Amino acid sequence: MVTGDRVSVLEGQDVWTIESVEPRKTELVRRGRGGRNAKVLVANLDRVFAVLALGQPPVSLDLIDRLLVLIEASGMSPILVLNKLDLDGAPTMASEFKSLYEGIDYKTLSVSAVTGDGLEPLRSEIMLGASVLIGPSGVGKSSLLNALDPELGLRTHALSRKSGGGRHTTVSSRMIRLTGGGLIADTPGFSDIALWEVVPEELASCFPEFSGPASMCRFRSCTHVEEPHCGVRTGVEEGQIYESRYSSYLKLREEAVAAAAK
Ligand SMILES: Nc1nc2c(ncn2[C@@H]2O[C@H](COP(=O)(O)OP(=O)(O)O)[C@@H](O)[C@H]2O)c(=O)[nH]1
Ligand SMILES: [Mg+2]
Ligand SMILES: [Zn+2]
Repeated sequence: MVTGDRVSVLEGQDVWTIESVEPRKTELVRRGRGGRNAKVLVANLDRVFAVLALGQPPVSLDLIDRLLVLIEASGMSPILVLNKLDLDGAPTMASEFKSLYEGIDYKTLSVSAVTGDGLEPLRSEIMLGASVLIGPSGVGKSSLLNALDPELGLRTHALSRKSGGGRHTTVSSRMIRLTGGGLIADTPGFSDIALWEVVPEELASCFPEFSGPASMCRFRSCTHVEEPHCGVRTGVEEGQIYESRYSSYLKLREEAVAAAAK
């Protein structure tokens, strides 16, 4: 059983007994090296937010794609949240990212936990069910939740000066009910995304916009790397697939193949 599981309980005098666990609607899975050691982190989530900061810690297309892929690998469609919109240069960056990612149908929200900018659209999404915020440490996940529901009082952590990265402050695993509505899973293990891996064979399916072009590949087992008559590579050449997405694919694929071989 994991956080988010729905169970039937038998009410006793002193102890309640779990009679059965309902089949899961969704599972958020973290896989280790080579796709092995899969671990279900949370069950029955409706939404997964991929949270990054528009600076501090620095963001890149590479990092965004990595995070989106890890979530897609569980069969869930992420919503991209770009926090720290108040920082210098952030609005320009935000609008560039937004046009790229909305171009491939990822809903993208730009927000600031500090100024409250953009929080309402985030709130309306969160109110709709059970969610989780995933992203590197220090991007402001706890700060955003506190801004949405000041009663939460989650601990936040100033960036450590040395690394520019954040530190873990979340310890136990639980579901939080927000005062305004919505459930949020608060689980350790959402920050160490460097430890998440994807199976090489499943990687292409984590890039939703590849699926149309991939149907044109000559070989059904095409890896879209160097095979002739590859629909994905044609898609890149013809501008239907962004080059940054394809290069993220190649990079992640190389890593996944190397990890699987170990
Ligand atoms: N400038 C700015 N700083 C923020 C914002 N949100 C969070 N922070 C800061 O970023 C640091 C990490 O925030 P925290 O919520 O602990 O990040 P988490 O590790 O993702 O939960 C803290 O010092 C926050 O004060 C924001 O919107 N703008
Ligand atoms: Mg936190
Ligand atoms: Zn191909």
